[in-house]
Amino acid sequence: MKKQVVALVGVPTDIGAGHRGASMGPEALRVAQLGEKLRRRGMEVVDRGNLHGPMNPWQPPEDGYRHLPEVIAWNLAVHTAIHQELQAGRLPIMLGGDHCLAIGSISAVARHCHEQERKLRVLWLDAHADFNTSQVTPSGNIHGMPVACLCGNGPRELVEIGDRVPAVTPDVFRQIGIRSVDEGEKRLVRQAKMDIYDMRHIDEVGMKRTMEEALEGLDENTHLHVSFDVDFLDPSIAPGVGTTVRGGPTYREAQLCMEMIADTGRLGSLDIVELNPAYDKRNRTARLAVELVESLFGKSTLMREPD
Ligand code: Z70
Ligand code: MN
Ligand code: MN
Ligand code: MN
Repeated sequence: MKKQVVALVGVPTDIGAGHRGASMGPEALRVAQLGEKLRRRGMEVVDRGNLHGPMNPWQPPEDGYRHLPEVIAWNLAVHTAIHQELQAGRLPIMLGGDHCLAIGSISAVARHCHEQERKLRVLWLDAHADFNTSQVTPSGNIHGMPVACLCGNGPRELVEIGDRVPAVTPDVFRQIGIRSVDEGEKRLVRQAKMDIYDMRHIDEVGMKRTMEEALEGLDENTHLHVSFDVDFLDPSIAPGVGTTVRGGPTYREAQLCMEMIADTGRLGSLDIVELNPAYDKRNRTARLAVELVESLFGKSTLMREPD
């Protein structure tokens, strides 16, 4: 079997967030030895370093959006970089940065899937649905809007990133761990019939059944993208994020989630976003994220170590 090549792409910005500091995420993940740990699992890993883009001007919203020109610039850079890695046959890991950057990465994955005639499934691991629009957003922060933008509901310059509009349809998403949805946003997710496995669902049926449902229907021709917002995790184990929301998955539930994704063998790309070292303690949230990503890439308690 051909050796899997993973490409790390750092995107050091907090341009779409409500707190400063996610711009330090890529380096924290490197300090936590993300690349080395994946290499130890038998993967070839290339680190592309960091993309560049505008500074965070820390301005109030204009017409419902904060920093729209800067968000556009960063996402265009992400789209180009991630598409290039996919076309070269590599598995990109986008090291965020805040979650607005998923507009660039997932539009690139969608374009790649169109070109390769592959189906797409996106697992959105998050406390939030990120389905706001300029009309209903309580904050103007664009990290609360990437799913809406990808589905065609957003400013033209963001909606048009990629090869078609909309880049994806709501049915490609499975949202897991959701526990904070704004009032106007609730109406929108209901209208779009977003497939949401919220914390109540996980409490009622368990993580195992939840993941079986979210992964149902994948086949050999499906590209699986995981968009991992670190605030998915319970804040007791993952304090290093801008917005903590209590009642998230435990360490064991998160491990099972990652292991079940690994078992599908379909993982084609990954975002790790919203890690905020300014709120962390001794880089523990970064180290936990790396540990979970190891599980996502097939590390399990009893499996044979790679030769
Ligand atoms: C809220 C908003 C948000 C983090 C996404 C929060 C959005 N729904 N926060 N990810 N950390 O402002 O749109
Ligand atoms: Mn591919
Ligand atoms: Mn998010
Ligand atoms: Mn979130």
